[in-house]
Amino acid sequence: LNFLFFLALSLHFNCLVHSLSQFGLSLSSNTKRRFHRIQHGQCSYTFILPELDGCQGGGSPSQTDQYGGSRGGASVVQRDSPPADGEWSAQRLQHLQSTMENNTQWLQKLENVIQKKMKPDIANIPPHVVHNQTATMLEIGTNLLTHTAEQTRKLNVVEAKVLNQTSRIEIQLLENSLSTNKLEKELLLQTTEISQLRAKNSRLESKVQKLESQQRGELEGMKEEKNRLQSVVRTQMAAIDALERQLRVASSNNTALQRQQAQLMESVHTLINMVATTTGTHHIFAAQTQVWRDCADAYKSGYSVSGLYHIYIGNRSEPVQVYCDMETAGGGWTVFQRRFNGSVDFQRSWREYRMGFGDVLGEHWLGNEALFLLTGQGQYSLRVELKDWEGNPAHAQYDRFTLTNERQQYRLYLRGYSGTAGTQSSLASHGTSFSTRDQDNDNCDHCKCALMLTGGWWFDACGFSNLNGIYYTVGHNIRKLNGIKWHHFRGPSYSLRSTSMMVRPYDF
Ligand SMILES: *[C@@H]1O[C@H](CO)[C@@H](O)[C@H](O)[C@H]1NC(C)=O
Ligand SMILES: *[C@@H]1O[C@H](CO)[C@@H](O)[C@H](O)[C@H]1NC(C)=O
Ligand SMILES: *[C@@H]1O[C@H](CO)[C@@H](O)[C@H](O)[C@H]1NC(C)=O
Ligand SMILES: *[C@@H]1O[C@H](CO)[C@@H](O)[C@H](O)[C@H]1NC(C)=O
Ligand SMILES: *[C@@H]1O[C@H](CO)[C@@H](O)[C@H](O)[C@H]1NC(C)=O
Ligand SMILES: CC(=O)N[C@H]1CO[C@H](CO)[C@@H](O)[C@@H]1O
Repeated sequence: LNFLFFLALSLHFNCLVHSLSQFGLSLSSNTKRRFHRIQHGQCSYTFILPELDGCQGGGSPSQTDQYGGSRGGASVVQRDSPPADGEWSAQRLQHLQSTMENNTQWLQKLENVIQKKMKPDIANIPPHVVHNQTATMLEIGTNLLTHTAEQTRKLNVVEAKVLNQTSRIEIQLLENSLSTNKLEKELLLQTTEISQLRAKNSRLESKVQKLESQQRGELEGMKEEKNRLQSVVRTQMAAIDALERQLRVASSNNTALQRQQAQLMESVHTLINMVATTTGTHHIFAAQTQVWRDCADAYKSGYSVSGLYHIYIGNRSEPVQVYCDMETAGGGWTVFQRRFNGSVDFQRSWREYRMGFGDVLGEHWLGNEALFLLTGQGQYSLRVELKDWEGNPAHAQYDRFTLTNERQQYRLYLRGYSGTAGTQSSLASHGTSFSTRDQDNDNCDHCKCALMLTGGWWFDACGFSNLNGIYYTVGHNIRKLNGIKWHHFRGPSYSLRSTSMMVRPYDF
């Protein structure tokens, strides 16, 4: 029975297929056929369905097995990740949808056909067979529905994937736009910065220009100032020239005056002498009976008080007044120079230094001629006594003192220096001539030491000493090159307070 039923069913279904082709649902020759077999009790139902190209993507591996068909190529949708191309996905989706629609249509058509076919058969077939057939049909329908649901679910999955992809793309787009925005913002920021920098730059430029103009102005001002100063200097130079001219005139006038003064002094001296001889004024030692050649003679005669003495030099009949120092270093010294308060002017001529000047009891110069005659009487020693403004005494002593005559410019020779006024002599010892402002014998080619350093002295271009310089009082005595100088005692520019120069026989 079963076998028969199976045959019947097969027949039915063969008729069904045949009918389908009659309804225009025949499958094309190149369309593959799919066998769908259902086992229901002892019967098996085989459905032959056309496999649609569009369905290829809809199946899962399990479904493929179920259909029992061989499939060529793996489905793109079956991949874990959806394809990157959104457009492609959309097309695919559309395709699937149309396939689904086709399937549904198919089903509906199938149902209609079955219903139509069944109705006339139902009368011939026993009711249980119809029931059973109906059940089977239902089961088939359920199965188909399940497939449809499965496909729909897969479609949903694909859709979700596509949506996810789309959203991802959207997110990316958003991100892109965000980064674009960021870039734009940065660009804007940089643009503003650049503009700020430009503004700064222009401000700086203007500043620099201002500074430049200022400096130009200052430079011009300085130039004007320089011109003004130059003109001032020019006028001052002119003034200095004028002053120099005046000074020259004045100095010539001065020398004239000095000459007059010297003449006057001489006449005064002669007057004093005349008065002294005519009035018969006598000195305290006028009563002396012995004839002394020098102070040493007087000392040896028992006179040991310093003061004024008359001595007879070189067999002369007329006595010479001298100051005798009877105390210093054993006494017996004939003084030929003394200074202690600046009361006597030592700016004198050759003639005056030859004859002597000053007050024998005060400041004076005995005279070169008298000194020459005196020291020509034998071998003499020289002693120089010095005192500075701080009260320090010092002395220089020379064993031998020799002076030549006037023709040889009263040349000085010294030997045997000792003393406290320096470790070496400040007075040249090798034959230095005497110079005054009007007789230049100073060994200096282009200078006049007597004019520069003042007084008369044994200048040696110009040497380390000049005890006949200008007398400077205390407080004015330093940094004076033309003062009373003894270099090796107080340096080159210190003017001393007091001096005396004296001679005594070497064998005293
Ligand atoms: C759906 O069916 C029509 C005819 O009924 C056919 O032309 C079309 O190609 C089918 N679509 C797919 C995706 O199979
Ligand atoms: C989208 O895909 C990513 C990675 O492929 C996954 O982590 C995420 O859960 C998915 N989102 C949805 C809504 O499916
Ligand atoms: C001295 O100066 C006066 C004017 O003070 C002048 O007349 C005279 O010529 C001058 N004498 C000499 C020598 O330069
Ligand atoms: C001084 O006179 C005496 C005798 O009157 C004589 O012997 C002596 O040589 C003279 N001395 C000089 C330096 O002239
Ligand atoms: C210098 O000394 C002399 C002699 O002691 C004296 O006559 C004279 O007045 C003094 N001169 C001065 C300026 O002190
Ligand atoms: C194959 C099958 O289920 N056949 C059943 C069809 O219906 C009759 C009666 O209703 C049953 O007896 C059969 O078993």
